[in-house]
Amino acid sequence: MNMRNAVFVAAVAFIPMAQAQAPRSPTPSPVDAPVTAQPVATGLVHPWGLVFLPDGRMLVTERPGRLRIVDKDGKLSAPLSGVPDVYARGQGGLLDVALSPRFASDQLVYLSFSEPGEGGAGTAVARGRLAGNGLEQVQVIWRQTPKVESPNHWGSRLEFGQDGTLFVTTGDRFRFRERVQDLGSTIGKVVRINADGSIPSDNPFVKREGARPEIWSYGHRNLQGAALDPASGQLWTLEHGARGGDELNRPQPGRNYGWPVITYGVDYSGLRIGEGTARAGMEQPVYYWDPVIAPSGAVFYTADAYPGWKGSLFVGSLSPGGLVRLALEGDQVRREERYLADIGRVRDVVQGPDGLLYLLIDASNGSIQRLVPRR
Ligand SMILES: [Ca+2]
Repeated sequence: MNMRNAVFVAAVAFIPMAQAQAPRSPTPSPVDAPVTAQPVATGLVHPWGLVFLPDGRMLVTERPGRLRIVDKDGKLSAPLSGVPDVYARGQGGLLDVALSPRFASDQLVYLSFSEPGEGGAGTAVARGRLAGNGLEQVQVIWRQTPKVESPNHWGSRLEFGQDGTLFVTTGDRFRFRERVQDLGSTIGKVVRINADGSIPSDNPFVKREGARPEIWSYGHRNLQGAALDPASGQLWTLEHGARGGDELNRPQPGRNYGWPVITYGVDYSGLRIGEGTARAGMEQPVYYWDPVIAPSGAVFYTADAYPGWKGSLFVGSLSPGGLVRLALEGDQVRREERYLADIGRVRDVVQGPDGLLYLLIDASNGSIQRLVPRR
């Protein structure tokens, strides 16, 4: 084969690869939900993360840097003490909250937040013991590296795996997309750490020189949704794309999810990003949205309060807003439905101990809403 033919063959081989097509959301019109949204608590300032305590009270974060307890009557506590100082600018601040899988014995609360420091700021994870109206013995157990100057794209959700390790999702910090393919940074990654912040010995890059050992998967843009499938133990994530590039993924260890080399989105200016929608060695999303839904918190619904919803993956939409239900079959989306289009920016979706879904509405006067089945 002469040189000209070799170049021609390489070019032809490349073109079909670049055109692969993941399933695209059909952008269904919102339908009437078989539920009524009831406000449980109001007056929350840009609430971001929500978790139920074993006694039925809730812990909720407010992005400006406050953690509160919400009692069963919807009354907000004073801000809890012990919360780390946060970089509350742009999309940054106090973000997600999670309980230790052994909370009944260790009372540990985990927080993700935008941490200021040398070089700018970065996503970080702290944990502390809940005692009365505060957190005690608070330690930062993980920090995104490097810290950079940008108020946007922090991720970040906290999700414990069934083996007790903690997944932390991050973002590309908006102006630092070129670091997303770099395994020496934790910009644009899913991270997996032990509950004390140490590194699990079976992480995919622990033996790769120059790679951060906490990386689970890479090539992500801004992961603001994560949910563990309780049946399989598999992590599912949702990330904001640029225009037309929101994605649902099932991140596998060591895999590359493409950003910013491959994407279904285009820049907000309309300019193309990267080199197309597919490339060998880079994973396709399970599903993507164009136009986007701006996905935030997500949860697998496991109770029986609503007919037909058990096993579905629920996702909050920030824009256009509302609640998205994905009926799954194995690792595929079988059906998408949208509800509550007028409820606003849904920042988080949580299943309560009563089997009902609770939504966190992101606004300057934000709220917690409970979805009550219609009779
Ligand atoms: Ca991708």
